[in-house]
Amino acid sequence: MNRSEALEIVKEQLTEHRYQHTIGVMETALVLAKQHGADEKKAELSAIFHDYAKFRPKEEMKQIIIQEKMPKELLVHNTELWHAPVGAYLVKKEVGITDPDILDAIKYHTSGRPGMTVLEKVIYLADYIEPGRHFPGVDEVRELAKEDLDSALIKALQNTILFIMKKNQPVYPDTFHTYNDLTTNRRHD
Ligand code: DGI
Ligand code: FE
Ligand code: FE
Repeated sequence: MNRSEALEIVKEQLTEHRYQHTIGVMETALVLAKQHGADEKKAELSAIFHDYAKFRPKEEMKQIIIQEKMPKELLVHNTELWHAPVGAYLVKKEVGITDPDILDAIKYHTSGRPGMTVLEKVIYLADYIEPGRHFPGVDEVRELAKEDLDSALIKALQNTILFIMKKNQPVYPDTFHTYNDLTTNRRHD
């Protein structure tokens, strides 16, 4: 599937604002993929479809999580987490993308997971630092991402965890596990 076919499909699923975010993620993911040695074609398609399920009704997403035996843990956490695994499922089912690397990059783009691939890191970070993002700490992560994906990811996860905790919300275990995985591995470098 080429870029314009993919963009045409995803545009139908998104608001104009979210579509512009998707273009930003695509462009950023291509730069990061080139810099850090991820497959550029896979990075492009993963970025284009990463928020495919963002606007699905919550009830539809909940049913998919239950039917497809996704982690039950998802149901007790912020519903914002759901569009990532549900997106991977729907992109396979409705769009016909079967590449497991692309589907995993979509599936883990919100929480991360321990042992993330370079492609998964590229998509997570591109989502966080694309030019349309303006929040405290984003410039620091933009700078780190030019040098080292893991340092950038650790900072992004720290910011996310602190942000969630300041709102007194529960932190999804995979978000913590990703942070712990990256910080623990570093000690053995
Ligand atoms: O879909 P996007 O807005 O582009 O970005 P995203 O997929 O990273 O989703 C961000 C949202 O997910 C944001 O509202 C914070 C929320 N989130 C991410 N990780 C966690 C989380 N919410 C909770 N409660 N726990 C998490 O670990
Ligand atoms: Fe998202
Ligand atoms: Fe996004």
